[in-house]
Amino acid sequence: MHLGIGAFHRAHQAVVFDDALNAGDLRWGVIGASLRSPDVRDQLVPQEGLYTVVIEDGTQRSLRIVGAVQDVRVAADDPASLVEVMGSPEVHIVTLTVTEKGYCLDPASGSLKLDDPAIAADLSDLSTPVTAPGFVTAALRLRRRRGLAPFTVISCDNLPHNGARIRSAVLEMAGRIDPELHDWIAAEGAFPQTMIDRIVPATTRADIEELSVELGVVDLGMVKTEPFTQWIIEDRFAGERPDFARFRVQLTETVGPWEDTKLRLLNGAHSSLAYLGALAGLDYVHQTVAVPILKAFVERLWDEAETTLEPPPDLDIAKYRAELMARFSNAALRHRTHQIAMDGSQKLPQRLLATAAARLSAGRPIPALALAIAAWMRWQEGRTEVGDVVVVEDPLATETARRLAGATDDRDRVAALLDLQAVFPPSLSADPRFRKAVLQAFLDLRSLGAVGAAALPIEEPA
Ligand code: CS2
Repeated sequence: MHLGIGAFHRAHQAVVFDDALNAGDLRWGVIGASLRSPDVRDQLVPQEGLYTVVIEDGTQRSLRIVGAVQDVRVAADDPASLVEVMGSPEVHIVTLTVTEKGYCLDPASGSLKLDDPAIAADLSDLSTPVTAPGFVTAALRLRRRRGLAPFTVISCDNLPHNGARIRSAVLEMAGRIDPELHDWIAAEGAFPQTMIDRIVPATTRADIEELSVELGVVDLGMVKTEPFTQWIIEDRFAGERPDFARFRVQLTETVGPWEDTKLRLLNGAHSSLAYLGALAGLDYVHQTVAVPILKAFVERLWDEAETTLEPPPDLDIAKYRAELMARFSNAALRHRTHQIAMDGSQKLPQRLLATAAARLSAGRPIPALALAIAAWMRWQEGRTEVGDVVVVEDPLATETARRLAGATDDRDRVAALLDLQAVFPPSLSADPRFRKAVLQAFLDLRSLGAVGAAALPIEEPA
């Protein structure tokens, strides 16, 4: 069972289950669900769940048909029947890609937002859940009533400690509804942490048209991606699973070192390039790293981030960085800066703020990180440097706009955003070194623009 069947799931986890089927392990298949939107169901159900994965390496493309998806449902259409399916003995694993905000957690602290109306609705009536943690909790409750083992829950979102976060969200919810359910999930449930990696830009109409010329049929469910794919899962399952190791999935005791490395290097650079690039009027990631100053900026950001990591022992960081840069340069992917810029309030803490906090606690400066954070702040203003108006797509957009509107000058604007505790942990926003570096970067962005500010020489603190 997969919750949040967007392009990423179709190009990543579903491919692994398809590998299992191709290898003759016919026990597996995916029932996908979107929480609200009918789009993926309407694309895939008429195609009997079949879709093409287009793999682009920058010079060549290859196609693969994936047949693992058996059915797609829209959770909001009939929540109770989705819970019923999740409660069936045939479901062994529930994977999720519901994006950071789909967990209804406070981004800075990671705790369940009890004041969120959707969470409040689930807490008052779990028979028709609304949220992802609500569906998981309701389905586990049903399994317990039926005397079934829990399924294994695998959060495949770029959240820090994703397994621990979904576990604590579910336990918090269960504890408020039924303490015995809480204890059962705490004892029997499995929420292994995972690291997932594959760049999967949103499919565009042009992609579908191009493929239809090649295939002679229109595939509305297609996804496009890069050759690279990585999935590491902690080896803690509540029940059955495919022989993952046969299908290039790494099982490990602890994912932690991988997770920080990926979030701080790949995703940290992605978000930085998204804000700087989009402010400068660049539409795609490959265009941003084609600007020598921005490419050099990413290297500086990685120099800063690298000092905060305890990478996995078998990982060669220099090689990893070189591979990341090559992946970002893949022009065939046409990965939009605006897509990555979305939901920044939910992404900043794990991608850039934790890194900055670690640097500062080691007494090290943060010029590149501060510029990236300031670029997020500039983006909240809703206008690029070339004067284009942009819609800030973020659950906290109204709040950031309100704070910016109430400020009188740039110093005030930066202060107003730094005081947003949902994003900036108080210990970080209270640090004068952090405030100073972010303010300076914001002023540089204002006067020099994204590329100009990124070109400034690094000033070592006195
Ligand atoms: C991106 C990620 O949209 C974003 O925020 O940074 O989706 C990124 O492409 C993946 O994490 C790559 O594994």
